[in-house]
Amino acid sequence: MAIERTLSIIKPDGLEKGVIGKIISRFEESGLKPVAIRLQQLSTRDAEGFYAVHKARPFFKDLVGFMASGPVVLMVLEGENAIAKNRELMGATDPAKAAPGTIRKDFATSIDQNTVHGSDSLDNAKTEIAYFFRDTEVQPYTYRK
Ligand code: IDP
Ligand code: MG
Repeated sequence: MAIERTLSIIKPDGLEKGVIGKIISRFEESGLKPVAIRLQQLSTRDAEGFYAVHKARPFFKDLVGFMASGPVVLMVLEGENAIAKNRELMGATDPAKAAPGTIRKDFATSIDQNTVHGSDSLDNAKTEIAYFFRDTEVQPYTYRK
């Protein structure tokens, strides 16, 4: 298995619910190390740019509005198989369909307010990490001997 990096976002509902610590604990307990973390209020433009692939979808405007409705936590997670592992910990997009014990099952209220984002491929992880973080803001401490 490969050591990968993925972009994780705790969305505004996660901050409102006060579960930043609980979510980060799940990542750490599963071997995913935060190697960059920042709390940020996204502008509408930030959110539109980030979700540009969904521009044509009917929920795009609501999604952008929600992502800019309050601060988010932006993180780079590093570890073995980080992209798939993070998606597994997150659970299905719709919390009603998410497996028991997943972040979305336990914390999310609806498909619109589903608490976390995670990159879905190696290419997208690279693009999404670069969208929010400079190389110098990512600290690769995981595999230091
Ligand atoms: P993902 O976050 O699980 O990767 P995507 O399909 O990439 O899901 O969609 C991005 C985000 O857009 C979702 O997390 C969710 O907040 C929102 N979204 C996706 N599908 C719908 C929908 O059918 N209705 C409302 N919001 C949606
Ligand atoms: Mg996605």
